[in-house]
Parts: sequence; C-alpha cells; structure tokens
Amino acid sequence: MNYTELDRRLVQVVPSPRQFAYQQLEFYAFVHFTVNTFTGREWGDGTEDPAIFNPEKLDARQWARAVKSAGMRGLILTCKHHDGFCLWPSRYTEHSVAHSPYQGGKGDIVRETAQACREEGLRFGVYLSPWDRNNPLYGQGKAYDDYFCAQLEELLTGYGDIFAVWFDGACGEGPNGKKQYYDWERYYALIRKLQPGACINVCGPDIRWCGNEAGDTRPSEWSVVPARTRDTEKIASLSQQADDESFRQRKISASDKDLGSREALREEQELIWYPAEVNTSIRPGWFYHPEEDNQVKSLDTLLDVYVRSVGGNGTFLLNIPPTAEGLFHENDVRRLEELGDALREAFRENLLEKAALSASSAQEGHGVENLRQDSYDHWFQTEEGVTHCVLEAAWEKPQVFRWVALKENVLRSQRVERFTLEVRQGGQWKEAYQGTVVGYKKLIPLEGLKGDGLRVTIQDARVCPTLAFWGVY
Ligand code: FUL
Repeated sequence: MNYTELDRRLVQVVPSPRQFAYQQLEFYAFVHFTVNTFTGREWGDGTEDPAIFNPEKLDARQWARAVKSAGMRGLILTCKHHDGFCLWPSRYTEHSVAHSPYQGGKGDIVRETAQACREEGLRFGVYLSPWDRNNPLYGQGKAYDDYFCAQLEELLTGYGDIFAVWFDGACGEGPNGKKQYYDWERYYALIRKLQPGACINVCGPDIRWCGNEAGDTRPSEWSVVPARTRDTEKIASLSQQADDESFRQRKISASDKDLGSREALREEQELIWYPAEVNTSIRPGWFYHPEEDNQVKSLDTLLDVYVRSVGGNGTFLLNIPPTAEGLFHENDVRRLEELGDALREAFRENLLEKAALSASSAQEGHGVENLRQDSYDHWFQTEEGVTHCVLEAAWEKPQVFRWVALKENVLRSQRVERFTLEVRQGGQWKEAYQGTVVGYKKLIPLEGLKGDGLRVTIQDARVCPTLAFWGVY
C-alpha cells in the first residue's frame, strides 16, 4: 500500500529531546502556595501585606515525600502567582518572603522545595505568573519585561536543574490599571539559554494545555497538531499579536475537540509536536481552604483522570495545596499514598512475560519480541507499506485481565489511527475495546475479563505502525 502525501507529512513531526524526556515523567505535582493561602482567596490582588505570610511548620520534605508516594516524578511550585508575592527573596522586589515573618525574613521556599525534590529524586519546575498585580512596572512594556526576565534569571540560575517553566494564560490589568504586552520570544530565549532542557508549558512552545482544569480529556489526543495551536493561550492572555485581527482569526481553541485528525490537519501549513498536559487540583481550589478539607478528590476520580491522561497520550499535573502551616493536609497525604498504592498494584505484574507472541507483519529487526521491554532501543514495526496488522498474545492457561498498556515509539511520531482489542474465551474472539490513537501510552481497562488470548488489530495507521511496548496486567 502506498502512503498518502498527507500521512507522510504528518509522521515527519516528532518530539524534541526535551519533550520526549518530559513525557516520560508522566505524572507530577503542582504546588500552589502564596498569600492566598492566608487570605482564603484564589486570586490575590497584589495589595496583600507580606506580614500575613508565615507558614510556621513548613516542611518541603513532607511535600516531596507525599508526591513521591503517589508515583509522581516531579513538582512544579508557584514561585510567584498573580498577586506578585515571591516565595524566594527576589532582589528586584520587596513583595516577597524576605519581607515576611517566615524564618525572620531569611527563608527561601523555592530553595527548600528544590532541595527536597532533589533529595527525593523528583524533578523540580517553576511556575512564574507573567500577570503581576503588585509590581508597579506592570503595563509599562520593556520595563516590566526586564523585571520579569530578571526574576526568571534568578529562578533559572539559583536552584539547580529545572524541568519545566509553566506560564499561565490568566491575565488582566496590573496595579495601575494597565495591561502588559509580554515579550514572549525574549522570555523563551532566556529560558533556552539558561535551562536548555526545560520545557515551557501552556503559554510556551513545548507542552500544550489540554483546554480545561477539571481533568477532562479528549477521546483522541494527538501530539501532532497545527503550529497555530501554540498561540492559543498567548492570545487568551495579552500580546501585541493578540490585537492583530488576522492573527486572532487564526485562533484555535485549546478545548477544540479535534486538534489532530487527518481531516483537521489536511489544510494546515505548519505542524508541530505539542503534547497535551492535563492539569487539575486534588481539591476544588488551586489554593488551600480549610472548608474544602472534605472535598479531596476520591481515589476513583484520581485513578480515572490518571488513566485518561497518562493513559491517553497526555501527562498529568496534579495540584496539592499546602495549608497555612506549610504542610500538605493529612487527607491529601493519605489520598496520594492510596493513589500510589493502587497504581503500583495495578501494574505490578506484566502477564505478557509468560505469553507467546505473534504478529501478522514485522520488519526485519523489529519483531514482536521487542514488545516485551518498555524501552525505545528496540521496538516493533510492520513491514514498509503495511498499515493493518494483527498482534496476538497467547497463554497456556486462562488469565484474568485488568489492564492493557500500549505504547508507540513516539520518536517515530504518532502513527496508529484505529485499533481493536479482543479477548479469546473458549476458543472465541470477543471484542473488548475499540480505540483510536495510542501515542505515548494507551491504558485500556478490562475489568477482570478472563481469557487465554489477547489480540490487538491495528486497523489503520498513517504509515507502517510502531509499538514500543505491550503490557498486560
Ligand atoms: C489558572 C490560574 O488563574 C489559577 O489560579 C491557577 O494557577 C491555574 C493553574 O491556572 O490560569
């Protein structure tokens, strides 16, 4: 079979090394902490007195340990939220921990968190809100960009390796009622120079906001999308370009249902690799409010979001807000532990290890045995020109199936368009699942189905499909 020109073009789009490394983190934490934690608000207005900020029992190690217990691999801290208050003693403002009672003004919560992460083997990332409702320079163009870049430089040079710089799309006026046109390209250049391995998220070129904060996901999440998707959040916030009508007309909404099907991409001039990140909070708010202590998301809800995000070709950024004492609340800590236990238990034993494998087509050196190892050095690939293929796993005795995991070798782009999964029961094949994309990882719940065989049929792919891994649990 000959590939179409469109399909050939689509699979040329692959992740950058930093995007590839990022996706493999899969699941990591957000920590929202600022003066709001003491005022009970979600958005501070920048007039808060630093004197209110005093988390007397703050222990970043407690955060890091709890995050790790859930199976997360990194942590992104709100170093400065929209209120402009800095969790580190920035040299460029008085609106920071240095002017708070916390540790007598000698504290640095960014440092404590970065260190705790390193000790626990977690990656550390920074959230720095471009929107600053405190700084008088906000709205003055270059003067504020200078301030913002100086702060970025403090964060990106003083705290070791940074894996993510998270730029929020939320934006409004500053203290003088003026809006600010951000010099995004300047910010990006600075980040690339100081932390070349870091991904820039949301209002940035590397990681795409999934389009909602509720933990919802798309049934078919593609990582190859129109280049103009990258501008979505920048338009939502403020930039010179946002006032340009023709630029606005090219707008794609971050929550559009279909960002990457063949139909959606057919007419697109420029395509990019831009994987989705699902961000939501373990509680209703991003910041801690004691009245929400009994509204911590249930284990089932969190597992469900995990399966749809990490197991739906996305990553999962879960927020846990510390209390005014500076600790994660015990209800949140318990839930994180339960989540980690459930995930460890679910994926403990890969039944594929004991199965016999076969494939209807395989390229020389890319045989079906390569599916046993979760790695990118060896992968399965059908023969050139073959976009339909049947993969079978057979066991001597019936097994109980709870989960199937499939991973494409995304270094070769996303190729699978449609597949089915069948279970063999008493010699009969029964369809258990119909899917579309696989991408980085697809997790399929089988809820205890019994059988002695599993069959994955890739029904359509952009070009000869690859699979890096097949797990059965
Ligand atoms: C939003 C912000 O306005 C919220 O406060 C929070 O930080 C969330 C992650 O992003 O845009």
